[in-house]
Amino acid sequence: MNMVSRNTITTDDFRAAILRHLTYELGKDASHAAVEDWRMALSFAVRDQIVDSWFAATRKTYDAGAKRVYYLSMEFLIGRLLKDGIINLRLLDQAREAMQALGQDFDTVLADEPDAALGNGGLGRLAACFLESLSTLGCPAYGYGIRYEHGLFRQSFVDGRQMEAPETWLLQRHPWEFERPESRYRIGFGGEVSTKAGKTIWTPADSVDAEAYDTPVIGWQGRWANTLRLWSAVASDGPFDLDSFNRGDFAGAARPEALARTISRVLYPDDTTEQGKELRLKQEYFLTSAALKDILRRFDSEHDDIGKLPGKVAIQLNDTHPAIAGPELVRILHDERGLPFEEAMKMAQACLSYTNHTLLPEALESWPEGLFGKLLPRHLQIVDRIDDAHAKANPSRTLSARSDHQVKMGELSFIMAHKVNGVSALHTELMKTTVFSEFHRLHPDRIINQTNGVTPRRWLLSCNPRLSGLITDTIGEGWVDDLEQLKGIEPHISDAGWLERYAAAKRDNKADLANWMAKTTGVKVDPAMMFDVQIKRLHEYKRQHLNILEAIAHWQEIKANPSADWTPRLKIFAGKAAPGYFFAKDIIRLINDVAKVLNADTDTRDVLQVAFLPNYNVTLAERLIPAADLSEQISTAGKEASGTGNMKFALNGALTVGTLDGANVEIRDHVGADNFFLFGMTADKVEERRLIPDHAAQAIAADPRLGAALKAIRDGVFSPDEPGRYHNITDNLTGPDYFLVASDFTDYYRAQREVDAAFKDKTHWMTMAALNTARSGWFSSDRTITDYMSQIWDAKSLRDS
Ligand code: GPW
Repeated sequence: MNMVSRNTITTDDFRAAILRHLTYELGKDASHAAVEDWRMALSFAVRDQIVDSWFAATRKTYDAGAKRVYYLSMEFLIGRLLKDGIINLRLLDQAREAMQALGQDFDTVLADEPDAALGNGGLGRLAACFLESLSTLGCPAYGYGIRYEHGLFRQSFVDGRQMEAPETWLLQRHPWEFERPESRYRIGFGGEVSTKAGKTIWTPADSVDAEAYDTPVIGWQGRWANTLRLWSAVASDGPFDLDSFNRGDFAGAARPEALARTISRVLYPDDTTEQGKELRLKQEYFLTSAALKDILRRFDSEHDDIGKLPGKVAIQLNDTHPAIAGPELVRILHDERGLPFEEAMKMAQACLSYTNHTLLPEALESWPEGLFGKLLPRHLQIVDRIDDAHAKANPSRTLSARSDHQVKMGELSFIMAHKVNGVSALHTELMKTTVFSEFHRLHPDRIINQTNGVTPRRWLLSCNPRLSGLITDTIGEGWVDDLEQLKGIEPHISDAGWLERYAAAKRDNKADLANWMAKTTGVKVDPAMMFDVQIKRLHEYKRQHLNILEAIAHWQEIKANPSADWTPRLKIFAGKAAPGYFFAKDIIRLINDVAKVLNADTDTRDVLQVAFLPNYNVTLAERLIPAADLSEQISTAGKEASGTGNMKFALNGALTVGTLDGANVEIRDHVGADNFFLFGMTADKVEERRLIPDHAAQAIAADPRLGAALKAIRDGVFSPDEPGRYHNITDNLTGPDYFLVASDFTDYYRAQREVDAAFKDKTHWMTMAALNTARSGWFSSDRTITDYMSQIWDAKSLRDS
């Protein structure tokens, strides 16, 4: 139908490859194979196609002696990989046809793949988009992370409450990875530091080994592939203790292995809050030390002059989680390789750069020096020397990575990086005036902005075939790796026939979602309603409670006048709360309780419904975003560093209702103020407002709708069996209300009514939606990565060489 180009492999050859894998790799007869077997066979057949370009890319990099980028991250939220590979290799037609010829339903096979949920939210998903763009752009790069046995927990609801169950993505074989038993490094912890003949020697007390697993990351059209290398922890002294075993102590024999494996057992489920747990610091050092050892081994295999390191190695720290890379690299260069301390420090700085993803004080990592020094005694000494060296070079200031008997990872990262970047224009400016203001005065060229982006392959081409088909029919497929070409659809928007096709894609996506919701959750919804979507981690600063308060107030208004001409709306929520974040879990329960009441109300349910979908993950996002009419980006201004979901929605033609926060500011600049529903206080106003001691009470007194909505919650309208259930929430919102829900409510309510009015004029709405698509090209992660390459890494593309 459209002009999407194809891979040259024939369907017959591809079908034969699938069958070969099924038979000889999996040992299954086609007549006895289960969906899982077919998925594995298909995955292996796709993987075959990736491996050739993977090798070619590695060879090119070696031959050119090129600089490599190393992206160190505790999270890579990659989601499913099968369709991603099929799309980037342009094998969609062949794969579908081959599976059909084999008597299998292609979509069922795709849906069998578990999500690799090796991340919490935006930070981890950004890392995944960046890897894909690095491959698409042909920049030699490695992602380094941890191969968590259990990714982010599975969420379900019991009586509206969040339940957590372990996530088990590795129960089945993971067909995308290659185990690399030969790439194994010893990682030490604890122990003593001594000096011998002027040399400092760290003798760790314990160790675990890091074993590598490689997953190829294929770029668009299979022209380049990089590696995601994930580390798994195993016991240094072999899988079991033979002495204990021989004594008959079988549990004791298995203990060292079990202990070692805890390090890569589970992803910490906290998003933008630090827990300061010893195991977390162990994980951070485990990842970082293994990565640096691997980087230096690769460097040594090609070069014999360590002075060349900064010219060959760029290391990006994804937030402070791998910040121990600073002292670890200095330790290797100074203690192990004999460079003078200052020189080692300078060289490390030239290699390292640091991305800050938040200004929230509760997210800024710091470690008690006791804990830090017990686990990493030599690194604590090095941090102190780094601090001294920095103070000596900058005598007029007293900036330090060490205070209050803590090691401050943000300050440490700033000192050890040659570039420090924020993730949106607003966030970067706030970094300069708040957390890093003094550092910024001292090093005015260090902080730069790199506004986040998202990969258009996954977040448009793959997840929204109807819209991407229309775009390709209209302007060809060049947009897929040059997203600014979307501007080319703008002249067509005024063509009624074209706009109807755009509207039809959205309509059909919504119908698909409605069918899926009916099938999986039993919730029946009318796809003609406005689909209003807020999907992201639960956090007070993201203000899901503002959204549900507005729903309550609107419900009360409808009830008072049920026959008026209301705009039918379905509010969809999804997102997980950290298991220990009780306030956020209360918000989930409140939303579920409100949904129960509203969805049962025959006076109002034709025009207002609420659904909280369980277990939000990448796959659910791919389903929801193409079907959204309205994107909720309603954080308290100054709190959301960037957001990336906001970009995915705009690209897929959802209009944003949002504050001037994070990248919302830039989205509005790009799509045009007329095509964006703005509300709320600016970051400056937020700070001013907080100085008013009774700001919440004042806001409530000024808006009877808000007072009534809060009263309904407090009176137990949504929890009749337990009226006091949400007093925590109402007490907060009528009292301290740090995130200014009450103060922004009135303007939010106004903006939502503006949204209602706009949705009634279908042509105008779809015009605005299409303009959002046309003007979102700048938010491609290809643009972001191109800028990192030139402004931070000094790295070059080798794709076309
Ligand atoms: F706290 N972000 C996240 F800054 O998803 F480390 N998890 C985190 O732990 C942190 C940040 C951290 C998010 C930001 O909240 C979001 O605004 C941003 O778009 C995303 O990182 C990617 O930069």
